[in-house]
Amino acid sequence: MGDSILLLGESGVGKTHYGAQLLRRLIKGDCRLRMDGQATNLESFEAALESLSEGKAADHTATSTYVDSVWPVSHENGTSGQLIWPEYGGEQIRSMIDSRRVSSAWRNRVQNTNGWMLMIRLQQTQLGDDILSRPLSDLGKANLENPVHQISDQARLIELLQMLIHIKNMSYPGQSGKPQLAVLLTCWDELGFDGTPSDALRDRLPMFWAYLSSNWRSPCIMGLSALGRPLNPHTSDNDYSSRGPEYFGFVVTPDGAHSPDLTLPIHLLLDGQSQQRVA
Ligand SMILES: Nc1nc2c(ncn2[C@@H]2O[C@H](COP(=O)(O)OP(=O)(O)OP(=O)(O)O)[C@@H](O)[C@H]2O)c(=O)[nH]1
Ligand SMILES: [Mg+2]
Repeated sequence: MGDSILLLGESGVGKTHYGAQLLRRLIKGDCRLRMDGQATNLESFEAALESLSEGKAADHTATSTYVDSVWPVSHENGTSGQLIWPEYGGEQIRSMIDSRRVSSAWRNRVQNTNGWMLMIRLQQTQLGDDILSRPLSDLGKANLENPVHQISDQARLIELLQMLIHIKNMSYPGQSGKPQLAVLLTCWDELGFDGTPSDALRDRLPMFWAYLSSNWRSPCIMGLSALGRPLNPHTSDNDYSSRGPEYFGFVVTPDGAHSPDLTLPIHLLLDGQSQQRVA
């Protein structure tokens, strides 16, 4: 361990709620990874932890925020290291894709990490029109009120990974290997999907799925429901607050099994990295 993870997710995918739930699980200490020492820079998660204790959803993170929390963690097999968990406003990722510019702070983060965790909330993504949703007969009827043309969500995600891989390879020109990648499909409880996370991704974002499978030998695709159920920012869920947020939330493993261990995606990502180094 001791590797840092690059956490990538646009606004609203669930970064803050996952961070707060993960922190609580690490402190509780009944998962594969547990807190082993004094965590620093927890201020950015305090409000979210408090809201969840009251059974309420937390607020959106301000766009300009970027804070790294340092969490000393140990694994149940005895190894230990530091997990550097960022809290930031997801618009930073959006503007990186839209402007095709990567600030020097983000460039350093990309170059210094070898495990990337991309969070995608499928309900937030839209498929572009194709021959089925917009048949050829409609093409002649151009709508003058068409909104400004934008690239599709699938193309944006591919663009993001391509940009980051380019930056990564620029810093190590001799190595063209790709970083270890985990894709987390967040808010899984909203999906109502019975298959595996990989099936869900192929169903909803087929072009992105094809890109992943042709560029990574075994991309790790998992589902995540950090909260376990939807919460409201204004009204409190009494059952949630009386049982405690640490009893809610689950991960869907690549083979479709549910596990309450929210540290599993990190464990699998770090494990994949060490296997890659040995290979
Ligand atoms: N149903 C459900 N909703 C969730 C879950 N996790 C987060 N949410 C909701 O998703 C919304 C966005 O979550 P955040 O954690 O604030 O998202 P974020 O990625 O931090 O967004 P920014 O701070 O804008 O970058 C909130 O309204 C949460 O209530 C989940 O596991 N299940
Ligand atoms: Mg946030």
